[in-house]
Amino acid sequence: MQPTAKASLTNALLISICTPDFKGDEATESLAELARLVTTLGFKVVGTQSQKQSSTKKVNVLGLGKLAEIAHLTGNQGAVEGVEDDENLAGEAELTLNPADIPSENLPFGCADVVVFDCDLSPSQLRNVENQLGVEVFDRTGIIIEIFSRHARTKTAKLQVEIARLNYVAPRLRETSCGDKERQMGKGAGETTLELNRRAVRDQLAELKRELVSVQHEMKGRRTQRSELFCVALVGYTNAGKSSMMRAITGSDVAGENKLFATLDTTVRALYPATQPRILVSDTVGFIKKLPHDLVASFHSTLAEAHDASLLLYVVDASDPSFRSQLDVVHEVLEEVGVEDSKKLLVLNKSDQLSAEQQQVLIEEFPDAMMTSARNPLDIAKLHKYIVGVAENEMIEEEIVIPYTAKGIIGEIRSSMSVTKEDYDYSEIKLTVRSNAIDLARLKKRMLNL
Ligand SMILES: Nc1nc2c(ncn2[C@@H]2O[C@H](COP(=O)(O)OP(=O)(O)OP(=O)(O)O)[C@@H](O)[C@H]2O)c(=O)[nH]1
Ligand SMILES: [Mg+2]
Repeated sequence: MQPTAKASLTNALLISICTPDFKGDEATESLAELARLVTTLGFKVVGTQSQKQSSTKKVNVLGLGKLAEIAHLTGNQGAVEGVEDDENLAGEAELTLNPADIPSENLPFGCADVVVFDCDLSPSQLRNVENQLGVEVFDRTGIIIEIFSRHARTKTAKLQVEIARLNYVAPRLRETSCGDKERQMGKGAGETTLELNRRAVRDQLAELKRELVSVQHEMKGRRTQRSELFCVALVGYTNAGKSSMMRAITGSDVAGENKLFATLDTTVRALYPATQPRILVSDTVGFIKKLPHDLVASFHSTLAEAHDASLLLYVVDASDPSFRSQLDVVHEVLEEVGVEDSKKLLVLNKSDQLSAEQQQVLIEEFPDAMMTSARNPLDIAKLHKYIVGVAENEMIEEEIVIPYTAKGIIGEIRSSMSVTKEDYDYSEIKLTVRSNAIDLARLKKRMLNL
């Protein structure tokens, strides 16, 4: 599944397995999200199908009847064979129609080039279903990893995603004999995964991890240099509008796109209009439900920015009816990667998509939140003011006495601190400055040595 022109023509059929733990609105919303993920990869969704099962662990995942129905849609006539799991024989499997489902009889024979399951499949399940359907089969994790592979830009993100991808592919390498599959699950540098034997994968993983440690070391150095500044991190679900907000409050050109996981790298910019001292804002990777565990782990370092932030802005797409459960996911993942809850603000974004009544309901439900639209300059100014206010609260004010002989230092103070009062005497200048404790301590130490 390389990003070729052909990929844009791939027709995908999506399958949802409803289990006692995963059904109703949750399953419907998840399927809609899978459709967006698959579309982000350049596939066209031709239909969705759902089936009730007691679990997703069955050998063929679906009942044989349903498999045969789907095999018709993939053009694999009469290929389905095998024995039903006992539970299916007992009639437990049942076709359900989600609101989004198109009944399979309304879909033409052979309309699907790939089949995507909205759950995780074991390597052997993947192989079984692939054999029965005669087309490529993906699970949710495979799709997410593929998107991450395509969107990673910086060296760190590429390394992290490649490690997660190899971890995902390695067990599938052992169990499958289908060469195309590995080729499609992504690329190594100039070589397909198929060409790698298990040892080679292990070696490659070890090498990538070594490289990652060294890159992370460099990043840590850069973060330490910034550690005296007040840092704000934008965190949230994918497509909530973090990058758009970042662009608006920093006046920068950080890309925001209407696709899932547009941002995989952390970007740091200064708040604009600029403050003294500067306030830094970082944009981070977005989250999604059922984010593969490996990917969560791999984003530890990317999220280190959030870890070091003095203020976390939890951006949600308030126009998405499922934003509450999306917010839960964000809390869970941040907890998992150990981001402590520093001061935080819930930003109910995309308010331009809500009616005045809907906004009012949300304000009552979340009285401490800020309602914004990244497209409304007034909202951006309000958020800017809020951030500056929080940063200023963290600052302390001190009077610094500077002899005329050390006048040069005044320029430095003005460029890095906020000067609130100035008194000129015969022999000295008294400046009242506001800044963070570390910068002030450093300045006073320098003054002693003058
Ligand atoms: N109507 C409306 N659309 C918005 C708003 N903010 C962002 N968007 C759109 O929402 C889509 C996603 O925005 P991004 O800023 O890329 O979202 P993100 O949170 O950075 O997404 P990831 O990088 O995937 O995690 C884009 O099409 C934006 O134009 C808003 O306030 N109102
Ligand atoms: Mg983004």
